[in-house]
Amino acid sequence: MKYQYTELQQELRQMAKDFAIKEIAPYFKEYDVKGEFPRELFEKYHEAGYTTMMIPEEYGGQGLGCLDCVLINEMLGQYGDVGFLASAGSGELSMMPVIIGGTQDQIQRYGDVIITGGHAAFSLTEPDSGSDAASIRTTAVRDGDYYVLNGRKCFVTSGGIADIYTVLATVDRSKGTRGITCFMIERDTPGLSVGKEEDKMGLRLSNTTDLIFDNCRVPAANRVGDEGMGFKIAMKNLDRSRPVGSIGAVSIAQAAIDHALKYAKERKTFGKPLIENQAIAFMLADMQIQCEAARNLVYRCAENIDKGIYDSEFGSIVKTFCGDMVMDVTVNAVQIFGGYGYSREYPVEKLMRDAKIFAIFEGANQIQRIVISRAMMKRDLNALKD
Ligand code: COS
Repeated sequence: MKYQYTELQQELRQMAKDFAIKEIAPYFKEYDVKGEFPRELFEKYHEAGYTTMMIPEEYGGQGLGCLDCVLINEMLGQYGDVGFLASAGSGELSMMPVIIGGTQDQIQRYGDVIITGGHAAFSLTEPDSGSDAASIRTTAVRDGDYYVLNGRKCFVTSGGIADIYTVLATVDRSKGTRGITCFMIERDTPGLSVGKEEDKMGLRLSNTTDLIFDNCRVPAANRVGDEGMGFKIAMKNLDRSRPVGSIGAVSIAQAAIDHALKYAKERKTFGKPLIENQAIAFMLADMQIQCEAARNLVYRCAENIDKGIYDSEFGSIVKTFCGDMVMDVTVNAVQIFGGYGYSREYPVEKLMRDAKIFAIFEGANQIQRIVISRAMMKRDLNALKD
């Protein structure tokens, strides 16, 4: 049976859909071409309350559960733009590591930035270290009441617009993941500067930049958790954010299916609508099967998180399935549109460009398969008979 939404969930989804159609949809073509984050739209988005959904009420947020956030984001992405959401939602996602590992004071300070309409960015990846997080080179050296950071980060979502950053650096490279330490760093900290902005294939409404740390002096009071705890904080954060990250893939896929279905019903070939060709009808059916399966995986993962169940293996399964699914679905949507699918005049080429990143960011799908297969290796198979 398909997921049965409660009345409140339906209401939240309808509001998000209306907002996306009225406020986000009119912008995305222009900003996709420009490759720019639409700041004026963000103000409306913030006023509508979409930047503080996950922040606990005691810090001024709305304290919504993971599933509610997923259901809302699904509509905002499907009828709006997932690239815009990546940057617009970066604030509360970047705050999560501080909620996981920080002090009350740090959470409050970070929350104040987001609640007043500021931006935040999470920064782990470096030019020579993406999936292999243990090899990061940005160093943090203790100097009295400060840490001095040196290094370069890349692919930082909202890097160019953030007012505050969550940054992972190593206090001891020889310790691998056990040297990685988390800091919260204000934008105006001397020694921190924004590097080049990426000109990306997709998610072009999101802002993505390098960050440069040149003897950047960060107060020791901004260290989140103990020295060496940064990797665990980052991994726990991923365990909690997988559904919110993955629902974007479902939004893009469903949008592509809806456009392809409409086109297949309207476009006539050999005297009949495209959809009356079984080859096309079955393609659409397969696309919907994949998308519906992904949607249910994401919902289940979100429900687990709301119950306090954080399962890395399942999170990686969800992330991988969604990332692979959205590429298959959008490629097939372009195929159904034929030559028009390859044209910028029609919506599916943008959706296909937006789709690719889901198998790359937040840990490439190959890395997720390491996490899944490692968990499988640990399974007790004693009950099996030879
Ligand atoms: N929650 C809490 N702790 C976790 C964790 C999780 N989900 N995953 C790993 N850890 C802990 C491990 O328990 C281990 O702790 P100890 O040092 O106390 O033993 C530590 O973190 C290191 O983990 P692990 O031994 O798995 O490290 P590896 O270097 O072998 O990890 C992979 C290899 C690639 C699997 C790991 O680096 C990983 O999961 N990378 C994901 C990369 C990623 O998603 N990047 C995108 C980041 S968002 S931009």
